[in-house]
Amino acid sequence: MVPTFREADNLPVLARRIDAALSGSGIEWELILVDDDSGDGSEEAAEKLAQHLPVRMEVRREPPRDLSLSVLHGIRIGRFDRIVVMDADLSHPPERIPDLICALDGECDMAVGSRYVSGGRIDQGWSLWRLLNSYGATLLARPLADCSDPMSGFFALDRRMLPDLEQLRPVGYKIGLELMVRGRLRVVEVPIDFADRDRGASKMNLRQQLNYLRHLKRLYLYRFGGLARVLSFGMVGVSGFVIDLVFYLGLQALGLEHRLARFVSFWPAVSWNWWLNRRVTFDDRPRQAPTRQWARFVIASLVGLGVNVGSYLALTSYVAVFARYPLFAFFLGIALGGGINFLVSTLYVYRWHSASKGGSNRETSACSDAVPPREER
Ligand SMILES: Nc1nc2c(ncn2[C@@H]2O[C@H](COP(=O)(O)OP(=O)(O)O)[C@@H](O)[C@H]2O)c(=O)[nH]1
Ligand SMILES: [Mg+2]
Repeated sequence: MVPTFREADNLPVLARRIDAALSGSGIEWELILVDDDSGDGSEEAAEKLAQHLPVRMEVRREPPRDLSLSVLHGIRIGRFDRIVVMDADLSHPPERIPDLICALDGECDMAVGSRYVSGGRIDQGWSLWRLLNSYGATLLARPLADCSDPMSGFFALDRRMLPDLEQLRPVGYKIGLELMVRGRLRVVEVPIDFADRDRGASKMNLRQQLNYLRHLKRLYLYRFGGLARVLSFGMVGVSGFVIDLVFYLGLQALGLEHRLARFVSFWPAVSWNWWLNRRVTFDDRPRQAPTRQWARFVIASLVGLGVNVGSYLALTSYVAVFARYPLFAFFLGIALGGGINFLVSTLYVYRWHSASKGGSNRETSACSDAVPPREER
């Protein structure tokens, strides 16, 4: 099945290549396209194809437009139990479909078309930024699943091995990862050559990337419980440190005196941390007025900083071992300061509304997978 949005130009080539790959393989197949009401001639193209190929298009006319929900819909309505999911833009070679299906005969629940397993490849033309982005995003998902390309959108599975689809909570693009993690599916990888799309435009954007982080956080919560929130907070802290450093050095390069640069660089870093924690680490908490929450986060950060530096000074002044090895005090200070910042953030900055009587907010939140309100998606 293929989720589609504005892929009219790709559909004929896709269907033809799938047909060529499967005819003569002995595999009985149908191509299900779940389209989010593209209005670009996709429906007409599918109708034309359906005249001589087993092609069926389902159009979702109700919002929200959503790739993952489209895939789940396609899985539900398929005629066969074995289902291959792939993109319409020919990034995923249809010629590998038989290998994916064949792999399902082994000891696995899901066969993933993988770019990063040995033998797999990506298009030569990727910029360094895109490579780093892709590797970074993949690395973040690695602890969740035993798969070198957990973000792949090209996979085969047997519907009978899946968990209850109603229980799934994908936010964004990575439905394969969602199925892998929540279904606890055993994965095998099939190497693929990943090609860049020729026609049409990618629907990946900053919002989707943010959704990916939120999705990851949910899956981490699911797998690792409360530790996941600490980890997310820590990762946001690290990214804030990078911003701090970039501004600190950048401003000096622009001629600012180093103490002033130090003072100024704190603000973009703390603001970034506040925003990312709001959108990812604590995205299941009720939204509060940004300015007030930002100010509270600044306070939490300053308290954390105070504890960090204060404990460093105290330890190196009064404890012999730290006086001897100040680097230990440096790290301990960071851990203590970060811990305090996390506590204050959890209990004060991103707290549940105190007005919620009887903890009704808490009920949804106790389930770490609570679906956020619509406007947050
Ligand atoms: N039904 C549906 N399909 C989508 C949506 N967004 C993207 N797609 C399809 O999902 C596949 C992957 O999307 P693409 O834009 O190529 O993402 P990229 O490969 O990450 O750049 C393509 O077949 C798209 O047409 C959506 O909102 N709804
Ligand atoms: Mg694509």
